[in-house]
Amino acid sequence: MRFAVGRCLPYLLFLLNASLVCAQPAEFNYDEAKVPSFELPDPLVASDGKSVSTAEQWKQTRRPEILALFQKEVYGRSPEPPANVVAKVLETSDHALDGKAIRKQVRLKLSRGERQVAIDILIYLPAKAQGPVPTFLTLNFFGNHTVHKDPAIILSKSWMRASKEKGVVNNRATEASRGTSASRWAVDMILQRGYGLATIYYGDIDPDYDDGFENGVHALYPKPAKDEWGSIATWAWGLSLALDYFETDEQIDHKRVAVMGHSRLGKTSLWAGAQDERFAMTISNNSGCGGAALSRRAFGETVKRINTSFPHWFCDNFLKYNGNENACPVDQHMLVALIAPRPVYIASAEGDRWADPRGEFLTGYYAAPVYRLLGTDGLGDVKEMPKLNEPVMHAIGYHIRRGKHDVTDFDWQAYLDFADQHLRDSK
Ligand code: GTR
Repeated sequence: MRFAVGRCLPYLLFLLNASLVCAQPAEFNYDEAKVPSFELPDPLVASDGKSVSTAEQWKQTRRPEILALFQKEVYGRSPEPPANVVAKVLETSDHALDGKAIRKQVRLKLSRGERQVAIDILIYLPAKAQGPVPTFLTLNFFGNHTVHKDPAIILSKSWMRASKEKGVVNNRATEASRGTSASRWAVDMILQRGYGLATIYYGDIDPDYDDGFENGVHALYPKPAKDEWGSIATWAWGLSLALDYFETDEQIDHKRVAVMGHSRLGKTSLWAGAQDERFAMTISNNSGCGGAALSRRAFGETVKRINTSFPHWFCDNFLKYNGNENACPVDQHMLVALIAPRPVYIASAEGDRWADPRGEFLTGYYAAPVYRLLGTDGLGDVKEMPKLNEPVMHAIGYHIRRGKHDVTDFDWQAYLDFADQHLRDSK
């Protein structure tokens, strides 16, 4: 199958709008007319050239083949977790957030020999929950204590990026950090709608700098080979570890966990959802290059740029595709296809041209045939990018909202509606 997606211009208006909203690095392409023509690998043609026409062939042959390609060429293979992970409940309250929530803070302790790593999970559940609660699991950028002003949240002691705005001094959080990311978290709305929220500081799993893989959980393992886990794969591995813990916690419905992430952590949620079929739903918020955007479009951020700016995010094999995206045996629509038939939601923002909104939409569009093969409605009858602020929700959901690269209440509203549609029914 050949996809002639390179030279379409029907989104000129949308692009004009976008250009008014946000300035992005100038030397990259934001012109739809300059997107190179390309051929996408067909998720429904196996590497031996045979077409995949049944759900069984997909599950037995093509899915494992694509998964292995992403492991080898893009994110890197991750090891098994250590056998001796210990979960310790550090703190709980049945009257948190003025009686609206149950709060739990759980520490996962990992060790190998003398080396130890602690990963803290902050969990809020609706106070009135009857039975196990469907829960959103997400990583955060600056510590669990930034998610809400709640003074009982344990202040992170882990290394983090310096940020005056976030109250991070000498790469450590201070009291001034509390609640500084609250606008991204809609905690009240999530609880009111009957869902839980669980979050982990991503730097507990792997600090986000090129440290030669000496810190975080990498310290427990030998240095990664060329086809082994970069930081995105490591963060995703940590999300699966949290899910292992949920399986032991009767208050959380581990069969109804939606893994959600923003930006680099949206790339991470997609990889977590693709690999770990226990995640019932996957949400990518503004994930862009190496996430929901098609690499071959080279619109906004490119493979070369991401590998240069963030050499630790992907496995070293991914460097082969710098400026050479067409040589890669996969593109990101196949990542979304790995999540099928489980619901996936992709969200873009108008002003976030760096993340290539149209490329994000197209991954859903070109993953849809796999969703349909597996008996879902894919992207329904959606053939073109929806209008601004008009979410579409099928097995695949998508929206592009007004505004910039961020997580907003509008996004959360859509994720909650999507969860109501898919997770409520599947109980
Ligand atoms: C940018 C990067 C993007 C995106 C973003 C983020 O600098 O180019 O790929 O992931 O960071 O995570 O905030």
